[in-house]
Amino acid sequence: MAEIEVDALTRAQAKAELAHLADVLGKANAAYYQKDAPFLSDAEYDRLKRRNMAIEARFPDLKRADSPTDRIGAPPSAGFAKVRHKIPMMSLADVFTDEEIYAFDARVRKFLNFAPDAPLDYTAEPKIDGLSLSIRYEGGKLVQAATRGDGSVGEDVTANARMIPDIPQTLVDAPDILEVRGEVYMPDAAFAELNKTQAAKGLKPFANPRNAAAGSLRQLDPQVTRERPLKFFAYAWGELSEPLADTQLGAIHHLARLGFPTNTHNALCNGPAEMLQHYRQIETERALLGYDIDGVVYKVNDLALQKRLGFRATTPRWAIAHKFPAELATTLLEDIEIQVGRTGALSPVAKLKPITIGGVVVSSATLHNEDYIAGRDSHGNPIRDGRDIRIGDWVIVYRAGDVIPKIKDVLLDRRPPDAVPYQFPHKCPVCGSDAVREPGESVRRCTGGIICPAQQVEKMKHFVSRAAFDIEGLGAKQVEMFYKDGWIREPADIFTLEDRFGHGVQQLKNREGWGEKSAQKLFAAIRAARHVPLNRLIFALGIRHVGETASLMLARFYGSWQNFHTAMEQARDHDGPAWQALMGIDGVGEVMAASLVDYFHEEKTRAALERLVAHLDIQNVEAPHVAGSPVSGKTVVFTGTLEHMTRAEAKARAEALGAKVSGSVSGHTDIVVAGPKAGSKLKKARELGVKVLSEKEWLALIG
Ligand code: 9MJ
Repeated sequence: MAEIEVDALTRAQAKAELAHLADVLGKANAAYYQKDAPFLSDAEYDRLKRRNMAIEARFPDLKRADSPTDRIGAPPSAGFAKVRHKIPMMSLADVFTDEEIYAFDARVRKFLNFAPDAPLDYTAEPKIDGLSLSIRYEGGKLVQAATRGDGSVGEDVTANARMIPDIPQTLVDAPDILEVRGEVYMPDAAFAELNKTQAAKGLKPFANPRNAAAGSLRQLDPQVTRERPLKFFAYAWGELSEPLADTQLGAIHHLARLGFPTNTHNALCNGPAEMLQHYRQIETERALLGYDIDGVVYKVNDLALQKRLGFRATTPRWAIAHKFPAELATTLLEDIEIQVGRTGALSPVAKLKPITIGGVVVSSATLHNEDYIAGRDSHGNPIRDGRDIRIGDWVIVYRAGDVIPKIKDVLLDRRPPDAVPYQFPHKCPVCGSDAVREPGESVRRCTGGIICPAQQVEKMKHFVSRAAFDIEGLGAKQVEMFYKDGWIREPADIFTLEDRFGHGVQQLKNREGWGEKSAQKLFAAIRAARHVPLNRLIFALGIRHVGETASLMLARFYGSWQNFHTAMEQARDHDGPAWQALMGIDGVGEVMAASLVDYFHEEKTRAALERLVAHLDIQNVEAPHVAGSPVSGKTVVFTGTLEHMTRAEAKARAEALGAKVSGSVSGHTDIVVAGPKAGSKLKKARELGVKVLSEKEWLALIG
């Protein structure tokens, strides 16, 4: 039957076709990923997906909860489907001290241009130590539940969430579209009970209630989830068809009225002194709550102010997590091991007599660098009053949240008489090359570069890590094994593995731990990983000083691999526009810029990069497109004095509207917003013929 043009479809036809496409594309996904037996060509698959999107664009209200548009890939055979969060699930910045709370309040006030004594309410909410869940309701019915994942893409755990009695299946008088966000957790008593059952069955006990909750929710068989006593607290929201309230606390009350459990210890505080008072109060009640909390979350109560404050890359400006102090334990330092990282850094690791801290067994801790072991900071000033750390010492270890355990101090009165100061190696323990310290650097680095096996392996482990290529079935362990066997030496080799094995899978299959199915699955995952968003590729390269957030900023700025690559080559000239543009990107300083330029200049890395890129389909990244925004995708520079808002707010608002805000004027600049006292940037804009607006004209433009 001939296909009807999308423009000519009736509503009823569109609805029927969307249902059909969801079904066909769902099956095609399963066939490709799980059975490795595709029945659609790539081109036909893409065409159907585009048609689905076109129909959704014409009839947005007919978009289905199980729309193929929102599904990225399919469950990798025994796994969960991925779900893209329409509104990202944010994480919170963590702080530990009172001063940091005062600083948070000061930052918020500065951004909003509020006087230090102007009234400003915050909510204080116990920070539940579970795992975040986003639950979507349409027309009052639960249609989807997803974990946070990396904040943009989570896992579809709808069937499991339906098994949690705290989570309503239907809502009365709810907004038509409502995404409720909160924490799934396991009460302490239920956790103890579960571990008893685990032990009776001869199974491994869970380390703590959070792990038990995560393990219970992420069950492929929802019946297992049903048997686990999980609970839920609502404290946030994602997409909404109408607002819940004007304030954070009002919204939480609204969620409570709709039938969601909300925390009874949430409070309203005016300013940091009251916030800290509430924190102390919660701290004393902590042990009696019956569930684990790991701190207190403060949020600006007024939702209009939250909106003005907006977000940094991954965290909101209007909230912060005040964590409880780390837990301490004393144990024996049995050995010091030197690990060589992907950049050649020699990192000392304390091997400890295993000890439980906060329910987690700890057997190693970071020792940072050689100065730290010797009892000095990077400026040569004493730390721990100059006490050094020796093998055989008793040490105080602490753990804050999920971070790597650290050594707080050493107990000199328990030091064995024969303990000797630790000699930090001056040779790489892996390849034997000299390990040197550049002046002013605290880190000693192996000079072996590409010949050092440790650096090669670590680079590839980074390459496949979660925020990078994230290849299912190819983790750190497998990378090490494949490296040892000589199967992979550099990232490009990952993508030729299947061909080198002649599709036969035979070699891999015969390896311990690999069967036909797992091998096929790995190759399918590697094939799927060829389609990689630019930001993930940049991060995966492991360029020094270029982290996940910076990679995203770079990808959004340059858009395509071609642009990025060319710009990095051109940026060698520090007087040229490419270097100026790079330095103008938010969060890019001299050190990072120089590191990027060096990376793209080095002959061997360039060649390896070329070999890699030949296997990839690199997806362009756009600054988030904001529908109806006149400045979406435009590059804007603010200069001079702004009179209606702080510079920070002006920038945040422009970014929320999809604009790229740059610190310097170049040929790429679209608009310069110039206030009084504007100087050289305004002059340059005039020279280049860039559009110049006053602050008032800018505000009129963005409405
Ligand atoms: C917890 N874990 O209890 C948030 N959270 O808000 C509370 N987490 C949060 N709020 C925005 N109470 C992002 C995370």
